[in-house]
Amino acid sequence: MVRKSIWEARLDKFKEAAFKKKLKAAFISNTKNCSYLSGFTGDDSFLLISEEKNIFITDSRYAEQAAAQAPDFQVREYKGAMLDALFEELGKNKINVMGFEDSDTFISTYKNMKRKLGVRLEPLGDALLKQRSIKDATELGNIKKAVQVADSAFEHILGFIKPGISEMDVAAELEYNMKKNGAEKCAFDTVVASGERSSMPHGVASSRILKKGDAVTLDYGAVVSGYCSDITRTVFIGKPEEEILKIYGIVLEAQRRAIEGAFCSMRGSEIDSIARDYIKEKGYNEYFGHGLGHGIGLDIHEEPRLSPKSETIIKNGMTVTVEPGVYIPGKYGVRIEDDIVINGQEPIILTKAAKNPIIL
Ligand SMILES: [Mn+2]
Repeated sequence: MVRKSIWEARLDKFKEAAFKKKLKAAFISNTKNCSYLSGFTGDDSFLLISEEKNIFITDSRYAEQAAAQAPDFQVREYKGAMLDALFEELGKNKINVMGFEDSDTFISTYKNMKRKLGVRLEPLGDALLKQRSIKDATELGNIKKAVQVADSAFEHILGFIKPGISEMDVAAELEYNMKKNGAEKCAFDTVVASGERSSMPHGVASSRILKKGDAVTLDYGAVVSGYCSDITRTVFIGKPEEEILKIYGIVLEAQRRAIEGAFCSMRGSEIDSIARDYIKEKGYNEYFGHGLGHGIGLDIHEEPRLSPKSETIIKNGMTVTVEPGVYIPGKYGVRIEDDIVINGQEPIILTKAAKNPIIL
């Protein structure tokens, strides 16, 4: 028996979801979705998927790479305009209705497509986002590696943080360490928020100099084989004030409860409220303004969301962050973030970096 490649399996699943409403073809323009369905790791390329044929549309920069990385596709190299090539392929393959990625198409592009292609365009909606929210074994393996790189960078940075260096020094060292250990790039701009800046949940590293008594929030991630990790730890330089240690304990306990209670079949909002209710009980609700977590994968923020508004039913194989935080404006903040995989009633915690309050 010939085993299906992961790409074939993903394509079959996609076609099943997208083609069920009598659609015969779909045009994929989102770079991450192209990569997810074909295996191609470059950009500026497009997929035309039909019941009979999978066509990979790209230009001379990527034609050779596409042929090697996306063997389930027939590569169509275009010169001139991409939409002209797409128009030709639609005619050749007698396609007159085509799904397109409505959530990823500029209005100007849509207008051009309508004018040039002469086919009926049907929005694909969120079928692919939903599919991507549940990770297959290959994806889980990649995410685990990305988490390991971030974990070991945390261990390394503990020996590097000291009074007198800047937040940017810390960010540069974290990023260098991750790249030396297998990260293709950083998952997003590294957050190093120290002292009073730690009350800014997404305070990207600045020139602020670290000093004794600072809380330092580090939020960063690695990309390995296209997949992101996302971790946050708050550490202290010298003995911190009493109140922030108390807040640290509250955030940690809120996170522990949410992780231990993140079960399959719950709504995203129910998992969010485990942490939120606890923080509220402790009197800090107004200082926890963001959602509890988000899916990670090819994108750093993807489906599902764990937030007060999330109606999404959480399923096995979803890989999400759990990151409660409490931020007192102008004073300090604490956030602790782990990456977990939903697995029945026993969520798997991927991040291993220490979470006991660390005083450097
Ligand atoms: Mn995050």
